[in-house]
Amino acid sequence: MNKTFAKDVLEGLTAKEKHLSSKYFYDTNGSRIFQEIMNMPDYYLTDSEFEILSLQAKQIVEALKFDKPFNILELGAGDGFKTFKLLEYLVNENIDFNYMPIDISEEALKMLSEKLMERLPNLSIKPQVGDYFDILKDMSESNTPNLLLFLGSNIGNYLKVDAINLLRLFNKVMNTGDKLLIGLDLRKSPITIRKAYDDQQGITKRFNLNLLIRINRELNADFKIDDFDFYCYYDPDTGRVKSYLVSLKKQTVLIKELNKTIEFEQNELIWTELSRKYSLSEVDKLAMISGFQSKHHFLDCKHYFTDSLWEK
Ligand code: AVJ
Repeated sequence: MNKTFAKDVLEGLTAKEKHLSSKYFYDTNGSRIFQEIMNMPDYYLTDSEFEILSLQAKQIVEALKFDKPFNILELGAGDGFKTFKLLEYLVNENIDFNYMPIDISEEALKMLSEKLMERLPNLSIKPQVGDYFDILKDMSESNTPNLLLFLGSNIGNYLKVDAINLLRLFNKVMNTGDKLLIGLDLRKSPITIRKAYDDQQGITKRFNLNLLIRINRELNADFKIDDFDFYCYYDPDTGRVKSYLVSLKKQTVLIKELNKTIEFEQNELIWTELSRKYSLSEVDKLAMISGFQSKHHFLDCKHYFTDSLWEK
């Protein structure tokens, strides 16, 4: 059993306003459902970022201004599908670099490496299994320039203070002149944003409910999945999508591994996710407050998404 997971579930479900962290969405099943989300036409984030990395690889690489071989470290590489276009460009241009995808899932990294070795046989790839920071600490000890990739608007899942703390930690392990290419989802029509999260096929609902299935399996709980529903909304005033599970009736759930029963009122919520949207000036502020200089925003043609290049 995973101790932090147990502790976080206990803390979240006994809080006055119940919550569970979206970082726990990504077990094997959840990662699969997330693939389905990325394939939904209404989930524009993936297509937008793919377009940026496909059409602007040259401009991104030129903006790095690295004059010797460098490392590309990708945090939470996952299936690396979007990054492929950037890597392909670099390999075709015979640019000298190492690609180091970092992920906590050994399985995901293995699949990614195999796929990349097949499609880009000349790529130098060094997968790193483990926690971001243990691996990042090593990087500051070499004098090879580094490009950190933190794509997919993953930063949007963090509360403001947590996002700043995480970015400051990145900043701390980076050397002067190192770059961070960070993907952020931009503010846009609230209707477009709502459609990306509140999908009619119920894929995002399954993604959220999977968290309860995970608790049932890993903590020996008895959540009845059918007695919960999914709700989310976008608030254009704050730029936040908030997602919830909703208890459809008054019910009691036993979590054996925690020796704990949890009471739910009818319509009681469990907050599961924050997906923050930014304006470009908010992106620049975030860069500055975390110790970076914001160098360039690479946008898709619809201006839905930015891969922003920051320099330490
Ligand atoms: C992977 C964190 C960027 O917040 O848009 C997709 C996850 N949640 N649909 C996001 C997600 C619901 C996603 N990120």
